[in-house]
Amino acid sequence: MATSGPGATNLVTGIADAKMDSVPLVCITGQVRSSLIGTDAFQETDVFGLTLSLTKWSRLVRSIEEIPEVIAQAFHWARSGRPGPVMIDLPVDLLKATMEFKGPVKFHPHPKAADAKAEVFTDTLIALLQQAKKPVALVGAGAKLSGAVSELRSLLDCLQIPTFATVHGLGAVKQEAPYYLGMVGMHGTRAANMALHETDLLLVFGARLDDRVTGDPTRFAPDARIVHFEIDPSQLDRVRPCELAVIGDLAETIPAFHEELSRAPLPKWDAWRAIAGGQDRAELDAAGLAQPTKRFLDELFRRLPADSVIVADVGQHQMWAAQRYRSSTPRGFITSGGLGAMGFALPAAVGVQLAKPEITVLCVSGDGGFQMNIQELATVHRLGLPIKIVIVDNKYLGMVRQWQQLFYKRNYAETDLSDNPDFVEIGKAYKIHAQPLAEEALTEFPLSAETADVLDRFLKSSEPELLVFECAPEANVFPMVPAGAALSEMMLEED
Ligand SMILES: Cc1ncc(C[n+]2csc(CCOP(=O)(O)OP(=O)(O)O)c2C)c(N)n1
Ligand SMILES: [Mg+2]
Repeated sequence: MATSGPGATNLVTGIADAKMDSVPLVCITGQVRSSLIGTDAFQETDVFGLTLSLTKWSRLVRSIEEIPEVIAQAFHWARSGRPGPVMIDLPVDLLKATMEFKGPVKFHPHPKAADAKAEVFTDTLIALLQQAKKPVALVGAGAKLSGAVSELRSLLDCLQIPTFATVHGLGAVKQEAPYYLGMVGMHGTRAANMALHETDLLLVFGARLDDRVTGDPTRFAPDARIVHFEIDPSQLDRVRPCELAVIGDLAETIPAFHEELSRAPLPKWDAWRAIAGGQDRAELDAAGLAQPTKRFLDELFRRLPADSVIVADVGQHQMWAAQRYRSSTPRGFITSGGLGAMGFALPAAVGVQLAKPEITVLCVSGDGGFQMNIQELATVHRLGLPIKIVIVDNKYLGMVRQWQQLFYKRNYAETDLSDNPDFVEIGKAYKIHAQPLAEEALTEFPLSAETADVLDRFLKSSEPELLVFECAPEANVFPMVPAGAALSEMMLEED
């Protein structure tokens, strides 16, 4: 909910984020009173027009009688199909008006055209699989949003083909599955990216194939036929036309496919799986300036109970966190993926902790992004939310600095944050317990009892906690597919 004018415009980034990442969001904004609309009244903003291209559905309410139906519709559209943001703009006179309440209103949409029928697509799909020499599976957020994780896991167990996940697909596939190659894309594993480059049959489960996953779209999976399981037809054929579109809820299409599969003889792909997951494609041994930070994240993640949620902000720390995420909890990693909006993590962590008071919520932010919504420390304190906040303090807008270093001859324009405020003092000013942790603490093998104790106490505390981790300023995220390169052209480590 936001006030008219500046409050409403402040929602725009959040709405854009929800649109990109399929987050069901009902936004309600106050509007100036009906008779003033269109007069440039104080704090009047056409928030309906402003957010039209970002919302799934929106409505400027014109009469109080509409309100029950509008609210019912809003919640329906936000959650149905591919979830996303909706917007209700409510003039203040309607907020003050009264009417007789006639009981809850239910919204019943018109029935939609039937989704893919099992018998129509499974024959084609099975034929494609039978011809395939190097099939792979790419798992995106849609697999989780449709509640199809267990169906997907049993399908993959049956197929046993090399599988990888997008940032938003992390946790959907069982970590220990022998065919799982980790995260794919710009900062994905070498194994996942090579398999995606070499495949001749790509099964996509609820992912839209954006450029961070495909690399250069003209050289993306050059030999692959694409089979796309997707609920939203507007996501299809963006990189190139798919061979087969399986449109519908994955919770229905995946089991339908799996059932038919049990009757069809499939080739054995053991040799392909061995190449894709082979030693020469394994992650390189740890090296480089980022190692203490990666180890720090490993040590934290390892200590988390299985049902914990990690909320990452945007930048290098986000990619390190995604790379080190090793949990099989499908909804355990939340971040602003599509929009990449710095400042996301702290308010999002507030939302997660409010929704799930009993779990551990670990917020991982950068020193830059943290300062974009730093005021939410006040909310954390006021509501007494026991969020565990980490700032990976490299004293740079690190991800941009990395690009400047690698592709712009170290021209560090406007990325220097060496004059950062003292975050520990800031935490204390908000009455939140805060402490620093030096990088050297993570270079001792084994971890000293003292450092282990700091991490244990931090995570086990029943209060909000802030831990400021000092990260090497010029640490970089590798592997990396440079912008415009193909997935097979990864940079693996620092030169
Ligand atoms: C609101 C916003 N502005 C700019 C960017 C571009 N951007 C992406 S990552 C990044 C640097 C983030 O710095 P920091 O929060 O310190 O994280 P680090 O990369 O250092 O871990 C910037 C500026 C963005 N994603 N969002
Ligand atoms: Mg930084």
